[in-house]
Amino acid sequence: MTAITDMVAFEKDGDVAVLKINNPPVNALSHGVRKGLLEGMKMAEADEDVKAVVIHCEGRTFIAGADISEFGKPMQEPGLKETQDAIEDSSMPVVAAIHGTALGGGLEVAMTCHYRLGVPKAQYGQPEVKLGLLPGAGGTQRLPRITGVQKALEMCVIGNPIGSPEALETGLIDELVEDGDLLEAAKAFARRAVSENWPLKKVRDRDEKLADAKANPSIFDDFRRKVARKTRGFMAPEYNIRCIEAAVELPFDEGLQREQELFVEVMTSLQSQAQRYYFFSERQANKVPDITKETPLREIRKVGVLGAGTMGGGIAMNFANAGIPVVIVERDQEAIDRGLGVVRKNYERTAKRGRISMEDVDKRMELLQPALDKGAFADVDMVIEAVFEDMELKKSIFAELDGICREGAILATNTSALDVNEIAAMTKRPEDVIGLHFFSPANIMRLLEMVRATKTGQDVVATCLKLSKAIGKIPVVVGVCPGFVGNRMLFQRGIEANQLILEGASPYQVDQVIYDFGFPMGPFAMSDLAGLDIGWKEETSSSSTVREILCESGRRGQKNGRGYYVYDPETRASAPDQEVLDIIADFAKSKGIEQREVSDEEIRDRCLLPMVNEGCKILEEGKAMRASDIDVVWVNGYGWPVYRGGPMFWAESEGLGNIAEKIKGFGDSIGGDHWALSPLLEKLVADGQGFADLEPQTIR
Ligand code: 3H9
Repeated sequence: MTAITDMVAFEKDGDVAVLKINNPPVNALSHGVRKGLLEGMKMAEADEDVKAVVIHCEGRTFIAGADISEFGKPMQEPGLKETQDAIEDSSMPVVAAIHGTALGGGLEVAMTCHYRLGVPKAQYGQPEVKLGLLPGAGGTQRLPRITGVQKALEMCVIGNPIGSPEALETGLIDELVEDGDLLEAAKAFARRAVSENWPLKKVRDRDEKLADAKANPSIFDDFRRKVARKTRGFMAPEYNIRCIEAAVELPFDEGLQREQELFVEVMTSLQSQAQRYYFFSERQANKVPDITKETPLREIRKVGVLGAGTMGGGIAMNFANAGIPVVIVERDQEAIDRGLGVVRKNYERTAKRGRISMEDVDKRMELLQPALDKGAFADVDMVIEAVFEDMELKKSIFAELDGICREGAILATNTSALDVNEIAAMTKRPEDVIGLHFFSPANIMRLLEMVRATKTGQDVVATCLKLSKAIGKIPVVVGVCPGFVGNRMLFQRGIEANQLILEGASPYQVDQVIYDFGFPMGPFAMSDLAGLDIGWKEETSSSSTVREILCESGRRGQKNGRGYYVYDPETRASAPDQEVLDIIADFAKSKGIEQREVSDEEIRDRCLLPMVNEGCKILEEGKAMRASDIDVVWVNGYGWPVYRGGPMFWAESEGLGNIAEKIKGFGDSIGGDHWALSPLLEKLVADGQGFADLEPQTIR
């Protein structure tokens, strides 16, 4: 075996050369891989004994794409195209041996090989769109030539991978090979290609799969319409479609040229920068400065959930999905039956959509053991309390759990805002207590705010981080403060949104501005969805806010068809309501507020800037480890558009100096604590620094 670079080796087995890639963790196409493959192809061509080449990867995966960390830096030669040309134009068969994931540039390299083999579990995809990009190494031109235009559109514009069975069916791979002997099978395949004189199949020369789309160009507009809702606001999906259109309309080389031009545009766009930043931010959130591989872990074999309501049921599903048994405790039989009934219905709906089998439904339900007494938690390794938000109730529950649970069990609360230190103080083991704030619906939403209280043990944090990966969540470690990161910042937006409607903006205008920014809905539509009467009591209601008055007049939100909006009973479509505008106008008058026209820009600034300011305060108080963690919370838990990176990324892209100036301006004209400029933000601006200059901090 000869090392060509530190990432690629050349190995000869008789008449077959193997180019072995070893660039952990995902064999990305870093400079050393591109150079190694190019040199390796030259070595194979120059060696008289070599009759075929196999490209194979060490470790857990085939090439998973271009090295994203190299983007935005000067490109080191050779580029990927030169390497691909050497493969495609080779005088001997080149075979890609695929395991793990062939993604992005990885699949594009494989498509320049003359043949491709994959193991049953391998996956193939062009996920560039999720990074705000498009396949920039011929993927948009070669993929439709293999799979046909419709499939290529789905793969490039949605970005989800396909598995080996579908890859075989569409011709993306030529043969399926059993796990374990991929390399040997690939060599044998290559020898067969040589001995039987198979043609050197070049995807670029194949046009037959484009014929349908050539005859029926409306396929592109049909597809645009189909994905319009999902892709609203994003730039890259449309660019991917245009490239595939070019594959159909132009000769191969011109199509490639078009792809290159459009790739440069998306690559340099702010959207792609935001999406790439977000990709790394999500992975970084897992890293906690004082937790290392050596931090001990606790074993979690069985979990307890207290409460079988919407939250408790959803939380329990996460564990059952991962094969972890759950003891679920409720006050009475009726509540537990109702809760488990909802869970079963959820699973059955998933089964109807074909995502799991009915057998899976039964298996998962069997993992949920109902009980009516907290004593059933005696042997669990972790309890998650999911009762309603009432401090006294939670405190008494934790005092009780302290007496029931075994030594070393983790005691978690699903509070979304309360003081976890105060709850932990009710036990004799505050080191075992942590907040695990799941978002609703808890079986679907991926964000998990992990609230590290002052005394929470490092091993408890480490165990919960590992566990969250097992149940498919994206954990963000945050500190104890009212509302933690997400709700604390949401609250600031709420103050201004409510003030704006008194000053003359309608709830519909505010919602539209927030929707146009890229959120799935604005604050008033969100209130209607959640229910206007959450936390509202008729007995104590005193017409002191618009929301109270709406509740008093029987408007409860979507659930009774009337809230800030009115809802069509059939279609659930929402429409503005003059009655609501009158209520607001009367209320404003009673407060002596003169209504005026409010610009969209003012609405945007007044809703979003206090969030950024609060994010900075959260950082300076040490309640988040890094600014990017705040962005992960907002993108994943609250629908902040990922193409704007998150509130902190967005603030930097607008210029922290500008943001600080505007906050000061509103502070002078409006006043209030939430407009008091964060000293951290002020200092960053004065020092000409950004959030990336701040060291990650340990939350205490
Ligand atoms: C592209 O190919 C453009 C071309 O069309 C055109 C070129 C001209 N680069 O996700 P994990 C790191 S665009 C650099 O936790 P998993 C990641 O940051 C690319 N680093 O593992 C993490 O680092 P750390 C198209 C990368 O097993 C570590 O690897 N390809 C890259 O859960 C482990 O990652 C994609 O979009 C990369 N490309 O999932 C695929 N990928 O340990 C992106 C990963 O320091 N990658 N890292 O935190 C993925 O989807 C997942 O990583 C994968 C593995 C499914 C491969």
